[in-house]
Amino acid sequence: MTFTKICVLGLGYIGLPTASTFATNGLQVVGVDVNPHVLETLRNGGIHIHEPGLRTVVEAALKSGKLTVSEKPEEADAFIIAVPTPFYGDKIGEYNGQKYKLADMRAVASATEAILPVLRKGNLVVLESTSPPRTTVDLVAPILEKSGLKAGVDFYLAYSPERVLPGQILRELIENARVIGGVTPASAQAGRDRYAIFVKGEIVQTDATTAEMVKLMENTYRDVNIAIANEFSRLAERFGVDVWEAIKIASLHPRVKILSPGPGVGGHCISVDPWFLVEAAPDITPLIYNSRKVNDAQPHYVVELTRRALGSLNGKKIAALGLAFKPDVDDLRASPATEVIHLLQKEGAAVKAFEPFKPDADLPGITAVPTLEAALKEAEVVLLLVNHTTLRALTPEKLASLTSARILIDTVNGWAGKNWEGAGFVIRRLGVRK
Ligand code: SAJ
Repeated sequence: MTFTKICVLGLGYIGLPTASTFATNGLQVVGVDVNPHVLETLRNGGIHIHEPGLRTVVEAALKSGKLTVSEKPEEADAFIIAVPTPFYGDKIGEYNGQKYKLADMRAVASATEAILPVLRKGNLVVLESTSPPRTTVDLVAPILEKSGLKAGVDFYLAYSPERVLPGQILRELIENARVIGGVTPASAQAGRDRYAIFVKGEIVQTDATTAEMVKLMENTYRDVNIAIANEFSRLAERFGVDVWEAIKIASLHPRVKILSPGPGVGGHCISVDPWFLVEAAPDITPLIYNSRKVNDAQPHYVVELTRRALGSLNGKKIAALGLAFKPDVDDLRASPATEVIHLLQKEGAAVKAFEPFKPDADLPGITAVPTLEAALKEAEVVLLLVNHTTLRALTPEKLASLTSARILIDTVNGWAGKNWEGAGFVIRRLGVRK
């Protein structure tokens, strides 16, 4: 099968790199987005998202004329749907008193509807958006079949999840193994032929619902494993054990690899995807549900740890180091660090935050300062919230010269193994009872 032209619906963190990569590999690509601001920015040579290396690829794709942008799909050989699947802000599900979030699939539904008028026999449609199990067969196929064409018979339909790590999207898009699930084996094969244009990793073919489950299982596996690490940290504190030491020793076992406790699980994937499984089957997912609860409670746990170190939080001047959702990235979206700060402020603390990867961070309700010095200057206590390399590298001497605060709270084990006491500090670490 040959492909010469594709339409990519949704020009966000996944759609734009995918569209540009197809274009720079010689295909004619129409990038579609419903947001006029996104289209205008791209038409003016700009770019609306931050991802290393993306600007260069987008510029090359647009300049070559291989990538054009539009508000609606055109006739093409293949269509890729890469739109967001957020939660409803105003609706929640409930099962036996357990409340859970509900996936808002309206963007997937309307992107699929938009393909309808231009869908032709022999086309390939691929859903990439992370979705609850059976979305491809139960939501996407019925919409497309309103055309009178049958999925898997008259056109190919597949699900292929994106598993790239933000910050490394362009490299991982090409190098990662990729799974393609078809509503029929021929649909999976058609998807494979299309992605093989640029994917260098292994391409595994399966059915559509398996591919959906694979994506959700990967991120849920990680969430559940982080939850147990967080629970271990609470147990360690209760029993006077250093959880970090215990994790290190337990992980020497050939079949044990324990993840790291911390202030919580953030970002747009690991803290979101498990809910899709809970929503789809609340009666058989108590472990997944409770893991989400454990991880979501972790910022509260950090506040408790801070309270134990300081007594009352009211009026306390706190320097919060790190705002990103994980180490060594500049992405502040859905970050546990910001939640910790909001909770501390609710208790009356005066918090100044510093994010080395985004010194100009501007977050509602948070006082972010542009330098480490400014955060530390008047602080009474220093709270390490993200294990950034630059923050971990701070020495007791350096910190002692920048602040008169002598209480440190380390929520990520970034400052272990240094002689803080020798420099006059009292240090409290998450997962370690003092
Ligand atoms: N975290 C911990 N302890 C750990 C590991 C992570 O508390 O031991 C926290 C991080 O600090 C962060 C959150 O979990 O707040 C998520 O970070 P992450 O590095 O685990 O994952 P993401 O969200 O950056 O990317 C994940 C990846 N999935 C897996 O590793 C299974 C990535 O491959 C996916 O493409 C991405 O989700 C996605 O788009 O689904």
